[in-house]
Amino acid sequence: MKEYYPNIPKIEYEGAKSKNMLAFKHYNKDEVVLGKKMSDHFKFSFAYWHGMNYDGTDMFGVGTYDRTYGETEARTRAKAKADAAFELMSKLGFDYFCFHDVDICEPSPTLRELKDNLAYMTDYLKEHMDRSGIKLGWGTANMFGAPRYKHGAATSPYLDAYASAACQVKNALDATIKLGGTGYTFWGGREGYETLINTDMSFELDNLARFYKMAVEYGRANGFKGTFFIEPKPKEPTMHQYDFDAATAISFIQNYDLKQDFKLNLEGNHASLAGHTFEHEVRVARINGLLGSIDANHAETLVGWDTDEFPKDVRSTALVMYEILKSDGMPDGVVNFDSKLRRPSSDELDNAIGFIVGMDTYALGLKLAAKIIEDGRIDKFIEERYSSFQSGLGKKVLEDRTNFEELEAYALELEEQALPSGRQEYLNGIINELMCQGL
Ligand code: XLS
Ligand code: NI
Ligand code: NI
Repeated sequence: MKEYYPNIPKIEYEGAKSKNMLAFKHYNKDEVVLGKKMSDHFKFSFAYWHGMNYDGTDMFGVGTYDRTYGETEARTRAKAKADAAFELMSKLGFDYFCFHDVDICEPSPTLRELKDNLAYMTDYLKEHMDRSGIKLGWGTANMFGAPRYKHGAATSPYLDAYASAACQVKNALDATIKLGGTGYTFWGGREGYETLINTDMSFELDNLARFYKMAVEYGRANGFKGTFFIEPKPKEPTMHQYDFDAATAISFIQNYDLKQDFKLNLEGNHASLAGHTFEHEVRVARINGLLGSIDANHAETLVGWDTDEFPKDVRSTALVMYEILKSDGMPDGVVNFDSKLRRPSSDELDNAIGFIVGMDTYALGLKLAAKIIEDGRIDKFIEERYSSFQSGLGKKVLEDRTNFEELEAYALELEEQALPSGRQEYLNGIINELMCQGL
């Protein structure tokens, strides 16, 4: 078989001292952290759209890297792209990937063409999966690119768009089921509105819930045993997206009684766009039992859009990994690198380097999170901070055995005194200390 990345070797772990650009310095699959191998902590996933399709195009200029895979004929190019994808994933040691229907196919202007092309390419990918052992994390349908979705897909005011979206999800679910995906993601890029003066918000939300219910009904009837994920994002491309952030998506899931089948897929960059940290979003999902999967990327916060950088910030990744370690894991989820190269990072080697640095960042984040937990000072501080609820009247609050009259009587007897310090600077220092031990 043709080799697409002749200058990228199989990427191996060489340890922290290595200066080899094409080696892992921290991600060591077999290393045990908190009793589990790194490869069991992370199900690293390759995002097909950024890894194979994104060519560096931005609002101001054309692509800067070649994504033609040496082919001109559309179907042949889609197959060459798949061949290249599996070569790159194998070299990087990925066990999972994720894709949109349109990512893997040749351009398909009509729904009928898309259905046929998707079925063909699904079979083609399956051969690669069987041969390589690489598995599908989640599948999804792109319901934001085509003009038919300009007013929304499952929230469109127009039945034709709604039915088209249903058609795409049905076929993407078929592909996901055939490829054994453990998740199916809904990211609602066009599910929202531009202005209220032409929008019936309540109609659109009800219709979106009906759509999700039909997807569940179809998936379950056809053998999909995985989890459906909603991926929140506040804006971009739509001005006001309905799945603004984790809390908003959770309230939707609860209002429409979707908790049985749905969890969240949280993305770092989307958290920043919503004015949150990534760890905030993961915490909100975790405490609600709805942490499903993550899209690992990083926001360039000095610009206000979804820059999808490869993760590089160890401290913030550690705080996310802390949440994941404290949750029951993400059994149907993956750590999906929904990350793309910067436009000037345009040569063959960058295809590997972005992922290497992203995976190493998660490995460092995991190690730092494990240290924070093992060290225990932060957890202990938090526990003590709430200790006034562990005895006396505080305990009665937790046991629902008090009322406003009793709390008032208690409060009126209080002598005003300063409450303890929150010690934020001290706690930040602990993280720095753990992060930089040995420097
Ligand atoms: C876009 C989203 C998208 C989803 C999948 O901002 O992150 O890539 O992950 O549709
Ligand atoms: Ni994403
Ligand atoms: Ni995104």
